[in-house]
Amino acid sequence: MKAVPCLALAALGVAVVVTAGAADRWSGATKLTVVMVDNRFEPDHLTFQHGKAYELVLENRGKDMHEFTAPGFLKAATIRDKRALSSTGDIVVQSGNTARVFLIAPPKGHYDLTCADHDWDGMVGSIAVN
Ligand SMILES: [Cu+2]
Repeated sequence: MKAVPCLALAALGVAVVVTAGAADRWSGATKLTVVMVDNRFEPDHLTFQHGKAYELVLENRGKDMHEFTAPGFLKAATIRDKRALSSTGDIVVQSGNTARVFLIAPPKGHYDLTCADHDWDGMVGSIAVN
């Protein structure tokens, strides 16, 4: 008769371990901050490590709305909450706002980065995943 509660406790233990593992994937995320001004990304060259978790922080200190337009990168990455992306797959940041996106870096390679609104003014950058 004692076997049942023991089994239930063991099952609970497994559940707790699994939950903690999933949370750790994001709690250990490396913070990477990009400041958006009118009309530049600072920095404009970003480097990620494939398979690592990141908290991408996009701080818009400009007067205009800016976008983190990196379709190849954002499609290939694992995004924790896809609601962070606009209908066109960009991350839109209004003036004075900060967007935080948790992601797992995609396969190694070079990816384009632009602001869809200000690429004409040189608001472009690049992303390297090593
Ligand atoms: Cu812009």
